[in-house]
Amino acid sequence: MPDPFYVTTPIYYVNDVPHIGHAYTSVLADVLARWHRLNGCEVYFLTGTDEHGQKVEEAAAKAGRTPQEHVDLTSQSFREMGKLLDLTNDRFIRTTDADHVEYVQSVLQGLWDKGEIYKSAYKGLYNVRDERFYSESDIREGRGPAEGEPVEEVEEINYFFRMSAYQQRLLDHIQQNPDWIVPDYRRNEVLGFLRQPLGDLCISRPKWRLSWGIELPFDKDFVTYVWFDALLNYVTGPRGAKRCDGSDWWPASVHLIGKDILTTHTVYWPTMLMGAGIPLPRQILAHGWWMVDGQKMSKSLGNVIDPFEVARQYESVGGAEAFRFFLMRDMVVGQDSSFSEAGMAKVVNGDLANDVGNILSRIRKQILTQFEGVIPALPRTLSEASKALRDKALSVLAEFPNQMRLFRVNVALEETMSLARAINAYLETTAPWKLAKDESKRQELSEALSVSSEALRLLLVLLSPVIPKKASHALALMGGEKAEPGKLVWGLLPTGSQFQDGPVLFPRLEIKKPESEKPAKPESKQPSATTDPVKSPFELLDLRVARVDAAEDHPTAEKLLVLTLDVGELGKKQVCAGIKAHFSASAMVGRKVLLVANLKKAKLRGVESYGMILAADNPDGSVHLLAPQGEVGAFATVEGLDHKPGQNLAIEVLDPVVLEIQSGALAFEGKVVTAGGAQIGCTAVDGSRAH
Ligand code: ME8
Repeated sequence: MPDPFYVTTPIYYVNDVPHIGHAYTSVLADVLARWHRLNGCEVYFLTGTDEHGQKVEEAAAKAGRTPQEHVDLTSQSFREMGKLLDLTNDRFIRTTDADHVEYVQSVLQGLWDKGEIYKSAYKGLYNVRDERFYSESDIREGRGPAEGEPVEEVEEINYFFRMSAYQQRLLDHIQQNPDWIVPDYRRNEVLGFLRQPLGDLCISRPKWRLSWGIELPFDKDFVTYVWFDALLNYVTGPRGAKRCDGSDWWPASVHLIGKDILTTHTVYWPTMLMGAGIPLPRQILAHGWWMVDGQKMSKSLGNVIDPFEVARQYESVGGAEAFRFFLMRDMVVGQDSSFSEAGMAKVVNGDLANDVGNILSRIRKQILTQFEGVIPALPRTLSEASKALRDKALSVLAEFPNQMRLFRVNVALEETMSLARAINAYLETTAPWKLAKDESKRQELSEALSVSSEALRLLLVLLSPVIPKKASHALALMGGEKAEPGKLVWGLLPTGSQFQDGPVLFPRLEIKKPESEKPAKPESKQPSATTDPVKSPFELLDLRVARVDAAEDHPTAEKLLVLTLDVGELGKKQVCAGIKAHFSASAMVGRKVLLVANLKKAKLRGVESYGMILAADNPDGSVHLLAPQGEVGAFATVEGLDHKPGQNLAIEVLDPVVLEIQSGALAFEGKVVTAGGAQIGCTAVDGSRAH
């Protein structure tokens, strides 16, 4: 029996409305929960709302309600977000829930009885938005560091938890458990913080200043500091539930948080638990920040992304499911990411419609017309092409869990999409639509459709934690298949399953562009080799959409992959690419890349290379390949340039050509580059250089 899995999200402040940031953490937790259930684990998933504190009290007064009426109303929108995003949480905890109030008081009483809490005078700079005291050095022009809201000087008698006593134990814990805080740069941040002496934690507020909180059990004139109350939700949450073997759910397997609340979770929380004699959570994952078109989200900029609005806007392509997929696919877990309509369109049209949707409709059509809907049985012996696809599926099945264990959902999805591309490449190679025209090729046709159906089934099961409804709908069409434990094994598609006809499950998003932005028709820009002077060195380049047919490690060079590319009318080309540190050979197969096709032949550590594929360097050090959507062989153009590609160019020809990522796509001198009428997408952040 695999280990049980208990995952939490932060509990969200009810004075805010749900936005993309809350949606992201919640969906990430849901995807991990679903993935573990799919593996047969027992799972507990907790989310909820943080309802005490000064700003709630103030907002309620402003709205003319009691604080309780106010939070009853405002917490509702987070519950609604949960329904919208199809979260499978076991409990939605509210810090006003009676069992939580009672538990917080019992922990406080225990700490008081043990002498872990003392009373003292306190003077400090308090920020209501963050519900925290800040030191002088954190303050800029009288404003707090997080949201820039004003701080006020506060002096009062309060209760303190002896946090400083646990500094060394905490340091030791972090040093002895290198994976306790992930990613490692967040761990280093915490270790840096702990190099300074740690103070004690003020854990009370006098009632004359704030009454909306949990009363201290040993002094009725005070309420509990909101963070002390909120953090304990993680223990209260599953107290009423037990694991199958009767044991408690605590400690949590992982707390998912944004990088904004790293200190509270990695310093306040563990020391509180140490003081109370409660075991620590097993891991804390701090993810990055969602921005919008490269800017910080803020009410004043009016760019806050509302999940309800996104779901409405993208309803025709799956609404909330498309949003879930985008969130998981786009954000490199740990790094910041930017929401944009272009980004949504790219994953919806590229990954879902072009890749997954295409496979489903191609296979379904052939099975319905050629085999009356009955999926043919897998043959005992497989052709070389079928074996290669099966092996690709097996390698993705092996790699996916590794990535999920490291919480790299985006990498796991990249692996999954490489399987999708491999299935499409297999379908193009075996061409069942051609085999269907030849009676003597029934055996081959049957093999192509059964092998691709089985790979599609596995692809859908792998996608099911992220797009549960779409995946289960598609699986249901494949003869009532299900995404459930035990299904991630090659060869389980039952013989004789009946493929159903049904609606288009992964439709394309129609993007209406103003006339002036429409890319020039590709036919009018076909390359014409000539010796005329060029306006720009870009005009000399022969940039082509190519698809990776095969990929392997270079025999001796550590950093190189050797790719075999299909470049349409230019035929097949072998290219060495220095991307091995970022992409495995198997993840490259089936992928479309942008190739500089007219470079001089080069020999790289003994292997010939006929060109170079382009990639962008993200500022965080990650490398992002350009991902053209145009057809294989399409020539890349820029409006206004007169393309006259040369031949056998020296690589230095690229030096003066500044290619940049803008709005998620390749641009040259501010103008969008297109190939086959489509932009050339890239997941690197805007401003990244491509070369
Ligand atoms: O901090 N990008 O609540 P909160 C990514 N109540 N994630 C974001 C984000 C963004 N732009 N904005 C918010 C609190 N988040 C406390 C937590 S827990 C015991 C108490 C997500 O409503 C992210 O997970 O401000 C972040 O940590 C959380 O929402 C903060 O939510």
